[in-house]
Amino acid sequence: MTDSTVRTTGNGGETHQTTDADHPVLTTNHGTPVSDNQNQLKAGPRGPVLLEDEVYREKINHFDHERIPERIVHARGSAAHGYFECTESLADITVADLFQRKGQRTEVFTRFSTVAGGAGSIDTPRDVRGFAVKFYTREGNWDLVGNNIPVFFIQDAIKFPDLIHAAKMEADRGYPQAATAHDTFWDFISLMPESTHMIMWAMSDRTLPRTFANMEGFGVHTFRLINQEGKSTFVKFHWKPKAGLASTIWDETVKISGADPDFQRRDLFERIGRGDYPTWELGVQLFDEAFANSQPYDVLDATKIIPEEVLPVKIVGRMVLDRYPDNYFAETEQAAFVPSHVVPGIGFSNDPLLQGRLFSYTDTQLSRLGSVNFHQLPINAAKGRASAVGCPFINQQRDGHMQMAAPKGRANYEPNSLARAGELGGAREDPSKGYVTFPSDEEGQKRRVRPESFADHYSQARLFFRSMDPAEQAHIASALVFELSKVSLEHIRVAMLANLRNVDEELATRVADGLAMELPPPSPTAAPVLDMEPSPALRIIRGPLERHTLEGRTIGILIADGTDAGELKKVMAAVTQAGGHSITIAPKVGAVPLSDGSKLKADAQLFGQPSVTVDACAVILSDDACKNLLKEGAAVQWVMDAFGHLKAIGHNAGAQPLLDKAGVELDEGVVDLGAFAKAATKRYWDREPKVRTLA
Ligand code: HDD
Repeated sequence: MTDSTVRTTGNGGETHQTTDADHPVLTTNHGTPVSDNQNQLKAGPRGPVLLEDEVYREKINHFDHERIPERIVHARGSAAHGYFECTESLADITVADLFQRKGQRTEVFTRFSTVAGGAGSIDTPRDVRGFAVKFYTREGNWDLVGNNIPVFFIQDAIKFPDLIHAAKMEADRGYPQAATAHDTFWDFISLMPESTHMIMWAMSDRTLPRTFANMEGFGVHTFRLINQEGKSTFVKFHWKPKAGLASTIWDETVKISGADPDFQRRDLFERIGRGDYPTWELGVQLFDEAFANSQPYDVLDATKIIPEEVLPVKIVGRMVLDRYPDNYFAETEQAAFVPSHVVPGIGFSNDPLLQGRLFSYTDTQLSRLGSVNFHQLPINAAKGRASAVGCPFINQQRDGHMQMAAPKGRANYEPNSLARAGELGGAREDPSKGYVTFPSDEEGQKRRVRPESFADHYSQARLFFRSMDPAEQAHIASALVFELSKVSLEHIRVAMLANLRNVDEELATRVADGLAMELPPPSPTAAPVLDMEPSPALRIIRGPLERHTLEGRTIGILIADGTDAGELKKVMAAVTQAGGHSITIAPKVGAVPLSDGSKLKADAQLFGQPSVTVDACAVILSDDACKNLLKEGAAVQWVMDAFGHLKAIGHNAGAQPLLDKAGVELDEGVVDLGAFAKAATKRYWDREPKVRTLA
């Protein structure tokens, strides 16, 4: 090959130059160098193409098979690599390697997801978020496959296919995509009172997280930790976000979906790129049988929480996500999370939802990834132990579709005595180090039953609603009105109102008013509904994890021709100093002439970066530019939305006419530029009743 080659492209003989020294030689998948990647092999320049063209056939053949079945749920996901660091040893409670020593680090891969939508759906529907963590411990992989909500819709895994069928797009019409606001979902929910607690969470701001970094995560079920003496302690896992809890407002969420369907994936990518690594603390609620028996609910019921006020969360570690995957498909798509994958020191409780999950996930990987060897894909492979055969697992399992390893020797069975003859003998079990199932006492008749202790479906739904801030209660009521307004079958709405009466009379009345419907009699309850002590720890707004800060937040600064360079510089410096990240947004991005004669390349264009995409807004305009922008709907909407979404607005005098046109009224959050960085640290919930009617 020469150093520089002229290549002929397909379009009419146009040529382009490349230097071969810059690139390795392109090959087929079986390694043959390719001489021409632009043209099929033809019989004559205008003749038919030839079947013998392996270069073309292989390329198209591979392309035709590039997709694998998407996940039946949680198809839309984004992930990152990072590490878990033990900050408090749990050595007395569990032998799990990752919890032994303070400071010990374990690699993780964490995937966040929505539940209902397909892989290409939006990042921001109203939906539960998956929060799945794969810990590559030295004793094997542990998958903690949780959600951003600590309870679930159903108590028994046999109802999972029904729940998901009802939630996903309707079978005949193929819509709605990624939305629960439709007949079949609410039909199922109205007939499954056990879902009521989860529905309170699903209709709350929890299902509208601002970013992945602003979500809590939960293992949901009760698990076991098992120590050296074989003693079991029950545990519930909690992830607490360092960036604090933050959600969007429904109107904002809807607009984000249009402005940037990849909003949360982009945020994760950019956040990690900036070095603003998403971080969570791992907390545990530890308890024994006696505590479990003292509670007015069953800890094996996944529709129940243990309020933090009753049993505090003890922080034992932190997770930092500091590396975005190199390749979306190889890592994020092929990652297989399997709740039955635990390591010594971690075990299961009898929660029937958890028990059902222990079957489902391996099963689904077989159809999704197509092989019993899915554990050999680099993202799924254990990293803990290097074995004699050079892989982190060693056993006598062999062969199968897409076997990547070539285990040496004849010892594909156990026991064998080949080592005595100097041959490879393979691995053996180790009762002292191997996984031991907790030997719990079990007895009873084989029957398909729900325990009596699972019968109370409303007390914790009530607990949740009554624990909320008034602003959050209004959001829940409004979300119910919105969703039920999209239900076309009247009897389903009536059934839901009847269920809501068991949660809280005021909530039911507000929703009925919002629907302009009469309240039906309450639905029958299988157990008395208790007035449990409210749990303020469940709040986002004015709750313990609401953070007033610029750290991890993005500030949008609207500028245009003639913007005062000094004012702009000061605002940007103040935001940076407070730990925030600012972007300049202008009608034209290439070069914005500033007041001092300099030209600034704006980060984003006005139409492409509506104010819903940022956390707080500054508007710095010259008198002339402001006059022009009064005629630009996108600019007026930019400010109007910032106000309507309860964000801080900092502005100079020149921007006042735009604020007036956008209907901005003076309040605590509308400030001059000097006060902006401080004001931008929070949302102004008290403004909400002025800008929208809520149920
Ligand atoms: Fe599930 C995926 C979380 C109940 C069956 N589930 C999946 C994922 C998360 C959860 C986060 C995506 C993992 C990833 O990022 O790849 N699922 C939960 C939680 C549940 C739950 C927190 C209740 C507490 N799931 C549940 C039940 C069943 C399943 C009861 C079936 C009996 N889930 C699946 C699945 C998926 C899945 C069909 C789809 C793709 C996959 O497993 O790998 O097997």
